[in-house]
Amino acid sequence: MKIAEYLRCEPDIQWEYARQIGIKYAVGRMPDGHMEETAESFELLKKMKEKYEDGGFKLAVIEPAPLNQNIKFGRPNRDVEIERMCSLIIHMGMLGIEVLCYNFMAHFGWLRTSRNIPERGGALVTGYRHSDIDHSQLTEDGILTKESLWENFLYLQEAIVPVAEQAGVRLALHPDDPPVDSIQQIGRILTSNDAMEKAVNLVPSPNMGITMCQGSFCAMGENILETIKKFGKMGKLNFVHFRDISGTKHDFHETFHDNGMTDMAQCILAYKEIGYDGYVRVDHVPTLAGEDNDNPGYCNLGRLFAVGYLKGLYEMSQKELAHERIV
Ligand SMILES: [Mn+2]
Repeated sequence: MKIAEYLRCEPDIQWEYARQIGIKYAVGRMPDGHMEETAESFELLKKMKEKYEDGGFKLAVIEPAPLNQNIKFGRPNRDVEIERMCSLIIHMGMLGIEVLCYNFMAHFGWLRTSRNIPERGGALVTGYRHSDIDHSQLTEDGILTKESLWENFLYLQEAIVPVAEQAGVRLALHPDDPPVDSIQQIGRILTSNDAMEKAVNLVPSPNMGITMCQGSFCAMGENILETIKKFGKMGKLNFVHFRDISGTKHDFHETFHDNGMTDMAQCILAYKEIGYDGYVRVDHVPTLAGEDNDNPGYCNLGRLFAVGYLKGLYEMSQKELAHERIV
C-alpha cells in the first residue's frame, strides 16, 4: 500500500509536515468554493496537480467529488452535476490522477452530534449519538426514501462508471458515516457490507470499487478483517481510510488509531495478504493539547501520530519474520 496524506490544494504547514514525515502521495481536495469550475476545467485541474508536484507530492486521489446533491435527490438538473463529474473523471484520466473518492450521502455528509468528547489524556474527538437528533423534524429537503436513493444512485453509476473505465480512473465509493438507516427522514443506503457490495456491482466494472473507510465499517458492526479480505479478493478495494471508533452506529465516538475497537495491526496484515497496492490515508484524528478545535478531525498533531503509527505497522507488515510473530 502507498501512504498518502489529505492535503488542501494550497501549500500550508500540513504540506511541510507531510514532506518531513516522508509522505510522497497526496489526496487532493479541489479548492472550496471553486470545486465546480476546477472539475470542469482541464487547465485548472492541471494547475492543481502541478502545485502538488511542486510541493513534492504526486496527486493520486481526488476527494471529494464536486457538488452532487441534485444527483442524490434525483432533481431535474442533476444532469449538469453528472456531466461535471464526468468531465472531472476524464480530466483525471488525462492527467494520471488515479482515484476519485465520492459518497452518496444526501443532505447530511459525515455527521457528528458532538465535536469535543474527551478521549485519552483529554484529547478531543467527535462523536455521534442518534438520539440527540429530533428525527421527526424534516429538513428543507423533506423526505428521501431509500428506494429513491438506490434509483438515483443507479442513474449516477450508469453515467459515470463507463466514463471511468474509458478514462482509466478508479472510483472509490465511500460508505455512509454514520451508517444509520436515516437521519431526519433523509434515507441512507450505504450502511452495511452487503449494501456496499450491491452498490459496486450495480454497474459492473473493474474500475468500480470502494473506499474502505475502516471507521464507517466498524460503526456498521461489520468485521473489519473479513470486510478487507472480502472486497480485496473481489478486486474492489480502491482506496483506504485508516481510522477507528468506539461504540455502535447509533452511539459512537472516534478514537486515537491505537485506542479503538479494531486490531489495526491485523488490518495492515490483511491488506498485505490480499496484495493491496493502492493508496491509504489516515482519516479523522483527535485534537491534541494546545491545538484549536476549529477543524475537528483534521488537526496536525493527531495526524503526525496517526501517520507514524500507520508507517510503523506497514513497515512491520513488510517483514516476514514480524508477520509470523504477530500472527
Ligand atoms: Mn472516511
